[in-house]
Amino acid sequence: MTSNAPEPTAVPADTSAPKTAIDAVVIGAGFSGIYMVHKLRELGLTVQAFEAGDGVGGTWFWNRYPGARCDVISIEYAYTFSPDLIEEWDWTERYPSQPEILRYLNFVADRLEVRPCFQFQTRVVSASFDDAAGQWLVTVDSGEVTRSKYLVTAVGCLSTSMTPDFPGLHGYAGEVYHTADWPSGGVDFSGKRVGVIGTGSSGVQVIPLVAEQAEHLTVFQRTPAFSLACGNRALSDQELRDFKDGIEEHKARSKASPTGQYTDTLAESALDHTPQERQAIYEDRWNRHRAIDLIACYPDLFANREANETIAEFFRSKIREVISDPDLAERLSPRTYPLGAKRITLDTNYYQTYNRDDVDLVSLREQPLETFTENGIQAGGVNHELDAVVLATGFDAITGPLLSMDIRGIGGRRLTDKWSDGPTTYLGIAVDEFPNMFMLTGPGSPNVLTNVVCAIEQHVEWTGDFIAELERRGASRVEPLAHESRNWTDDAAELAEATLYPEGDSWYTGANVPGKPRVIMSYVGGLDAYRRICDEVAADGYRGFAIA
Ligand code: N01
Repeated sequence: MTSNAPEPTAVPADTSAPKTAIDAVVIGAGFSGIYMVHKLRELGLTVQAFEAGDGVGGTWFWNRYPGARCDVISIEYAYTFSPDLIEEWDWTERYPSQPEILRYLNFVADRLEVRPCFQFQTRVVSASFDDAAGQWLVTVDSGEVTRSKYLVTAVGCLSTSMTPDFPGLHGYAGEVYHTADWPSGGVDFSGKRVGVIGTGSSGVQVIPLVAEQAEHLTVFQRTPAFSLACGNRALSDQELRDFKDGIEEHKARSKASPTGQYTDTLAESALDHTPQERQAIYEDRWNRHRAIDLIACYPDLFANREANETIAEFFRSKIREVISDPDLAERLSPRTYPLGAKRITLDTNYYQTYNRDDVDLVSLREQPLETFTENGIQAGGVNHELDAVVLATGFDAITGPLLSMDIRGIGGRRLTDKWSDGPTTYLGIAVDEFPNMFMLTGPGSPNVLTNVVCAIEQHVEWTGDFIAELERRGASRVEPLAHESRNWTDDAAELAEATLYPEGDSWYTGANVPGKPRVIMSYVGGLDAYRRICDEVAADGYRGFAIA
């Protein structure tokens, strides 16, 4: 450990050349990477960080499709560790748009002066643990290799896009865009016949804006979403002031909540109330325009299918209020999975878009997508001529960004092999046989089932404290005990089985990626409980880790 953060050190590809090892490599410049770099520098460690994009932002750098917006309200989707950052930043809208989140992250990166630690436009392709030296060798796409004691992955959960292997896609002559890799200069769909495949969060957001511009829009839907009108609006100066003045209370409430988002969950079962009582309660919460207020309204909504059906039907009734054609309303109504088993989407004018004469819906369950042709998509025997196609087909989530790098631990053990049946981790932070590696929002942590910024702050702070303790002890090496990883993973799986998540074919479970092991990759026990467990592990001398 050195006392001051020098300029980042990168060493040439010749691995026989002597290398100046640094303390830590951090991969990624999103919310977690920015804060982790700051934290490590505060500890006096030397840090080299890598980011594939040419700026900070992580998933918010690439997901710049029209309509991209967060599903957590802006004032809560922000760091809380620094009073200065809170005081100096003013959000303009209740739900922040992608450009505003990107401006925020640039502001934070400047304010914390972390930018010099990052090498941008640089993708990490592999990382292997040199057992003899007790160091990681991190190789980037230029071939450069950096040696470091610690490896911290801050790669995000939704940063590896997923393009299905559609027959004929390569022979299609029109334009193809993926929402998660949108051209930085934008796209003009004026006068074009456009197809959108996918109706998850990205599809539901992009569809209304493409419809406004295109000559004609065809939406190809495999599974309808449960969508909540987000009721976005400008924030007033008074609201911002009140939030800042009450920040300590906000922090305490979000820390005590399972998702990092406070809501007033009722004590009764949903089934204890009459349909009329439930209707009034759901209606009130619908008008709060916050998904957590609905899904966590009753304690059993996500544990009991019958209770869940009461709120699922409420959402369907909202579709029927907007869509006058009963057949179309039914095709847009989710019936095959419980509400919440796929992520609830937040929209602006999503259902209204289907009332336009220049928008068609193709239900792929009834009319399966057979092939792309040279000039469009053939589904159910019908050829839809299209000048452009938008793939809103999502991500190889959570494990995808980690496994897209060739990470090798002790004895060259590949992470892809270790996780061939699904990820095993201790606390979602560390993996046995992969010493000195820490994952932020990794599989087995609460990650995407929370306001992820809260989860990130907890992870960065806990990991930072752990690394500080390792340095204080003069430790050279740390890894979790194999049986602790197994226990953590098994216990997390058992908790997940008691919820309704297994009933949805979603990216939460890996079911959206053909061939991916079907495992619930998040800790469902709540961020509050998880925080307590992590704190107890630390208080117990980092129980479960072998420290050399
Ligand atoms: O991805 P998704 P996303 N043939 O996986 C369909 C976050 N996010 O990018 O459901 C035909 O949810 C697939 O169909 P099905 C947020 O956490 C947040 O939309 O698998 N269709 C589905 O409709 C979100 O949950 C925000 O049957 C195929 C769609 O593509 C997460 O990112 C905004 C197909 C993919 O939906 C992912 O959202 C954007 C195939 N072969 C994203 N393969 C906000 O904060 C897939 N599909 C608001």
